[in-house]
Amino acid sequence: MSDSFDPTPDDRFTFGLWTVGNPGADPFGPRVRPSISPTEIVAGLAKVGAYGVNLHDNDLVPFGASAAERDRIVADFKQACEDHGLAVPMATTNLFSHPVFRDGAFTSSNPKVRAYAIQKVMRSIETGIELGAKINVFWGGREGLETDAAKDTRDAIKWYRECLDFLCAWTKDQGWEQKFALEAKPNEPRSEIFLPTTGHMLHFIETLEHSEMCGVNPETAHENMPGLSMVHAVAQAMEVDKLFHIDLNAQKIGRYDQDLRFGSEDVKGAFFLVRLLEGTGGYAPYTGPLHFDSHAYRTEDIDGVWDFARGSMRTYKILAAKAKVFDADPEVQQLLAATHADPDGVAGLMNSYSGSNAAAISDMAHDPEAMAAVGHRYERLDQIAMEHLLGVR
Ligand code: DIG
Ligand code: MN
Ligand code: MN
Repeated sequence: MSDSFDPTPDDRFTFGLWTVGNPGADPFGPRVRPSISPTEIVAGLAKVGAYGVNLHDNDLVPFGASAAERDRIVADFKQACEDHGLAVPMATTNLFSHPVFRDGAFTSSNPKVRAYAIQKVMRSIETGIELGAKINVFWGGREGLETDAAKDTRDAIKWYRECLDFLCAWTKDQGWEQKFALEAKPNEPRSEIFLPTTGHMLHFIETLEHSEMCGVNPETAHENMPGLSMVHAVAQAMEVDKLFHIDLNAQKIGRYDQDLRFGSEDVKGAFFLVRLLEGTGGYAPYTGPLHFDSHAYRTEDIDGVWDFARGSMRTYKILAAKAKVFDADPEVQQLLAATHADPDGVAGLMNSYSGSNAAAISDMAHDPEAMAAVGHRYERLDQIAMEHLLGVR
């Protein structure tokens, strides 16, 4: 049965090869599903209505493949994407699986490992360019440590910066337009991960030589793992035009990185995130790819994997429709107008400094008790949001 929540390529939904291709292994048990090839994944994603497919270098080209094998594999994949009308918006490099990166890649204490990591990213960016990717994600999965005896964090941050500055300069030197999207995750798989949240990344980006080509790729699970709000991480990134990509999924608080189907846990958090991305509350919407960095439960067979993919996209579209209705709700508009009211034009005094504005603020008469007595009606506002979500309004 089809309905208005069926995804189309216009929705910009993407999945990584490693998401629907996840065979279900976990630290306590082997794979439960047969592998599906990159070209089969492309056909399957096109069939469920996705816009694009993303990849780590080694999701497509096996580690250590010859140049000739690499060229054949990439050409076949590119052809499959063209045949099925799938875009490749984002590429990324696996700097976390091979044991050479066990002390990190960009932050390894061994400069030869750091140089090898740069080289591996160069090859991965070349593959991304060949496939049409405009965004390159950097997830520093192994950039961390188990003991602070290993290295001074300042050295690690310096090496991280050197590697990214070098790769930004190299990419520009090739004449390529690329957006580097830095992805944070705390405390996994290393005991401590450098730059563990989107907030840390946003500051770090400002210290880079080519900060203009660097932004963030926040992931729901990674912000939620330490109990932080994905909505606020994304809003802060959007506020400075640094939301270059996004990894959508779901997470139960206090667990390992679960990468669950989008919206399947914190529904209210997913609702306010989609509202932010869709811009129904008044700000400009996010226009980049909507990537689901997640995978099906280990309980699932291949049919369940495609249920997972369809559910991810449908939930996003259902929440987008609810966000639109919420922000068009007259009572919501009235409550927000009332709590943001500025009858005396005070806000204008603070958004630009002048001597007269300073005098006006300095001399302004206030009645703190009267101001303190006013409630904000957020209970009513949140109840309305809940009733929209619960389908009774
Ligand atoms: C994990 O959340 C990371 C890796 O899967 C990948 O490097 C990145 C791309 O979305 N997310
Ligand atoms: Mn994750
Ligand atoms: Mn991710």
